[in-house]
Amino acid sequence: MTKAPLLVTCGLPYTNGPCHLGHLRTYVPADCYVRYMRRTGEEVVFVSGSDNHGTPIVVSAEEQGTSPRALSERYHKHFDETFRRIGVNFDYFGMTDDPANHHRTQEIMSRLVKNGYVYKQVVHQAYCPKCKRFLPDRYVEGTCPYCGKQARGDECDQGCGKHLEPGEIKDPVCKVCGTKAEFRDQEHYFFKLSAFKDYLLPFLDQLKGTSNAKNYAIGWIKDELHDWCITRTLEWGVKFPGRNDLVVYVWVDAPIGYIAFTEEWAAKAKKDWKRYWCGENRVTHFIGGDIIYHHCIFWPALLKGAGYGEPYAVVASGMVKVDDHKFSKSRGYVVWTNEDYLDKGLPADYLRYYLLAYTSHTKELNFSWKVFGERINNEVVNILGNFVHRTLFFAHKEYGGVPAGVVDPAITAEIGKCLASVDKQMQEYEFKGAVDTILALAAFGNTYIQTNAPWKLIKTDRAAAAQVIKNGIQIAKALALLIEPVMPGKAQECWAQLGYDDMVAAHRIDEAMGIVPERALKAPAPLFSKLEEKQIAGLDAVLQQRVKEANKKMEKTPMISIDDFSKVEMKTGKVLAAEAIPKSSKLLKLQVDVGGETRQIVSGIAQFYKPEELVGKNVVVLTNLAPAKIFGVESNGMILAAGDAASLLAPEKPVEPGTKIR
Ligand code: B3M
Ligand code: ZN
Repeated sequence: MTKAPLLVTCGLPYTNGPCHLGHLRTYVPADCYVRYMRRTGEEVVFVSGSDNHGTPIVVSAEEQGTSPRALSERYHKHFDETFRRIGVNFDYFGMTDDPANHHRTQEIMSRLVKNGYVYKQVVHQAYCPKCKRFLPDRYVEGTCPYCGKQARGDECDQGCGKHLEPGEIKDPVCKVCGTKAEFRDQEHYFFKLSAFKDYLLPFLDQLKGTSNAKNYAIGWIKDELHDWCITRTLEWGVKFPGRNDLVVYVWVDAPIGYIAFTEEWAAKAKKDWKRYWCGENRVTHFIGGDIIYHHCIFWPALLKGAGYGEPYAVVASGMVKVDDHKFSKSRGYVVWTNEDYLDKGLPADYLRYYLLAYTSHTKELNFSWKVFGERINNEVVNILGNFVHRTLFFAHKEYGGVPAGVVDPAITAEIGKCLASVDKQMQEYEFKGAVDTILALAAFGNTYIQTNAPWKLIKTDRAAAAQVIKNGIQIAKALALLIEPVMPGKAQECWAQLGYDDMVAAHRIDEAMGIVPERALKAPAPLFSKLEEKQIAGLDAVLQQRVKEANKKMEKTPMISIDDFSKVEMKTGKVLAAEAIPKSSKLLKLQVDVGGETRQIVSGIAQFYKPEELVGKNVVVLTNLAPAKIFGVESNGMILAAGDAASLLAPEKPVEPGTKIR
């Protein structure tokens, strides 16, 4: 019986921020798995894409004064390039805003409607009376109805982690303007998730992948399954069929993206996408551990309801911590893939090794630069690198390359044992175990060379020493073939040092049993170099500084009393004259009427206002600020402005210059 085709996907990154270690924790193992499976002779298709819809992206775009589409294109390109740099090679990397996904989402929605799994219901939606709009998901913040902690509209992110349905959040406040939101009735569409309980239990029971995904999902299912509100009042997204005023919830069109990207790939590769999604398949989803519910409960139900095949496996990675702290961009506990790592010239392969070898795929990964340095130096450099280099160095020096002869059966047996063990672990998504097994073969090689000491042996028995080296070279070949899914770049270098002039990735893993023929080799260069302590300290310093700055930002401004405030004197003023200050690109010298008195004030607004446009403007002036010399110019007060673009404050209704601000 031929096996169903294998399709591997990765959870889609949102296009509102750059790639970080948390992403890589899922992407690198997925890529490793795909590379390995291909090299056992399997045909594998590997797709992913960027997640462009949903309120986080609309909110980010609004904050940055751009459109959600432009923001998405920017970050889409960023992720696409970053994945290539780290060696994660998708067959297709699409966008959920691609026409293919709009089409597939609407098609699936229409089927769900037709099959009776979607119904209309009125919900109390948060509405901002000031912005005059409904506030979906992250447009609203408030209190979690389950645990009482601060939460955002769709998820209790600071507390119990529960998914929140529209209308559930308590004390809602508009995220955009801070106004207390009210609830208004609005008609929405719901997906009958509750109807799938009987389907989901046996489905989960046979679901492949990691046990964390399956077990969490089985636990949740034993509780009640709530129907999901699957429409939102937004402009940006995939329109609900027949409703121009509603888009589908981002968690509907995002996983459907997996199908759309397969279609886009298939159109180019001239293949049939239906083979992967309809009927028996091996769709394998690699995801972060925080989106198990979506992939093991919601998504299979959606597919089933629409008459598609169900996923074959869900592989969920454990959480990432940084320096023993919860991964958090706002608190500074984050490692950026480009800025903190690749842009510094560090090898992609080192980070890949670390991510795969640190701990089991489902366990928590606690990143620290110190441990990173230690693991690379102690394992990659000292064990793997050392073995390959000493073997090839000796072979080249004494024999000019690979000596003639056959490999000892004991060595072949050891390699065979290693291949079998790596295979079992890769098939079970035990990447750490597989990497450890490969490193154990290198350690075995080191011990073998050390105990047989060919440098001594050669003095008395040149043929016996050649046999030792022949055996060592066979182990090196196995290592190059085996380590490719983990460190593709370094594996290729090792392959070339062994005298092969093609790509190691084009060879099956089991070719490790085939002998390396007698041939001349070039003098080998060491494959790896140690990370210096100073370098590691420098990388760590960047992280510590980021945490410090984040802490400073989070420190709340202290409360002051009305007495403190009364010490501040502010008055309205009118700008009489303004001129540039020579040699300063930022400063302007202003003459300001503050009521019967003209003040000279130096203000850092030259990048935002031309002197001539300021003359005649009404402003607000801090009048009891101690005089100071700025750029050698006397300044007597301060003009108030808001934000990074220094928008000047002015009274809303006309008042005389010199009017006190109270
Ligand atoms: N865009 C990111 C996340 O929640 C989200 C994944 C979608 S996968 C279909 O991790
Ligand atoms: Zn508002």
